[in-house]
Amino acid sequence: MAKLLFTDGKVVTAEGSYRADVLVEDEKVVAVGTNLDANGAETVDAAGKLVMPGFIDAHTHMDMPFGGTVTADDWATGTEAAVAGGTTMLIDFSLQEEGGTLAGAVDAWTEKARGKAVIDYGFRVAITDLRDDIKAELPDLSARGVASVKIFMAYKGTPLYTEDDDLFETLQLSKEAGVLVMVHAENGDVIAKLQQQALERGDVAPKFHALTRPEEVEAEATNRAIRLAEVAGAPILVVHVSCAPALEAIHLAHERGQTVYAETCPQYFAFEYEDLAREGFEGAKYVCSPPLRDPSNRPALWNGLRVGDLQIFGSDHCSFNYEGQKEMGKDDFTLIPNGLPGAEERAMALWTLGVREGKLSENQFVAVLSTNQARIYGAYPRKGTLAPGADADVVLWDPELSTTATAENRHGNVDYTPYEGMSFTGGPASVYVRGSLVYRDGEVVGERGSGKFIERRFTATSGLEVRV
Ligand code: DUC
Ligand code: ZN
Ligand code: ZN
Repeated sequence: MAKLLFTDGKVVTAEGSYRADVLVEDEKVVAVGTNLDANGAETVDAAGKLVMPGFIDAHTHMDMPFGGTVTADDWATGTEAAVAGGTTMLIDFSLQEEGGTLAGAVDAWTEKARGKAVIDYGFRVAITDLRDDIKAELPDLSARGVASVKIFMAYKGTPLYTEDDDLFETLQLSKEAGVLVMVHAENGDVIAKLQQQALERGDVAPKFHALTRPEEVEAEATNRAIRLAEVAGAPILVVHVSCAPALEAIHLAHERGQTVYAETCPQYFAFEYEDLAREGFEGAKYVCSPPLRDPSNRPALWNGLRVGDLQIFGSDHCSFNYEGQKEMGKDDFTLIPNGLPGAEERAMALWTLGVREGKLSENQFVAVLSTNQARIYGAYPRKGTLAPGADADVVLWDPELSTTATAENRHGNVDYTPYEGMSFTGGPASVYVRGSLVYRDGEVVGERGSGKFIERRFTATSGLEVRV
């Protein structure tokens, strides 16, 4: 394995920024400092670049059956899109099949990733059927290095939908088993009722996706999940927080001193409700859940990231083609598969809209994209930092790199991009996974199958101190 010395860059971590070189050997960072002894290492000139720990995207859906179809990106194209955005590790969903086990879900996703992933990865299991044998199986999941599960409070009428009693018991059991519970917090019953009423009125266009999932429906479920976690005495992670009222429930929990982790996503900053109301069926390209909101929510979300009520920024990459997939809902918005691609754009959007606009520091950027993700999801300090002993996952970030997204220049496997025509300033010049070059100057050069499964361990103290 090559020995590399990254020279003359500015190292940017969650803690601070400083001029230093980074020495890498046998897949690991071995030293960070000045006047390091190169001792035969190949030099990588990082002048003008920010040297950051590889980004982690703990919220993706690759090769996943959902909404009557399967996501467009598999583990090859999905991880290639991710590394083109500076991401060196994913934590992806494995779905428990009806009648299936948690181990079965992990095995199935292990096969999907095999021979395809160009970056490292972990799994979380979406529990869809909390039978007695599944309750007993939870500790095995954690022993296998799968330190998180997901519960869906939405999608009533599908196997994903979970009632409060099962959510509550999952929280109780997970606490004992060393597993962190993530929730998709939207009130599934109310959404189903509003959808039925909309369809009865003949309101079938994509914009009704948002109008039947109002902010209050997310805020209510967020508060309910948090309160159930409080009763269970368990930590909880609320994913894809889209609006100020949901964030308020999280903020109040932090004021009470409760351990609540929370994620937001690029789509809630780059797009808005009006995109769903675009001419014709174009709005289908913007259907995701929770839905796109009024931009008046954004100041609260930026503030949440800045002060730490929102500790992580994930993509919720869940890509569907427009042709043949989004089109399934042409006459009924409830049949449009929910999800947007975003793994490639996640960091560039955050830098362009957040760091360049003075809303976040470069260190907060690294925290929400990498370090906090590693800590909360139990991969720290192997991942999420540039310190001796960490995996040599390195992004050379060019703060002035200028790109414009088009469907043609994306690295994923989707026939459109919701970011079409959007320009970004700041992006990865090159990306290394465990010391190997995987991406450079717009091109993925890593080998499919080179990504490794990373075992994670979650303990109540492995996560971050949340803001109080
Ligand atoms: N939301 C989406 O938009 N897609 C995947 C699942 C989810 O919760
Ligand atoms: Zn979700
Ligand atoms: Zn998701």
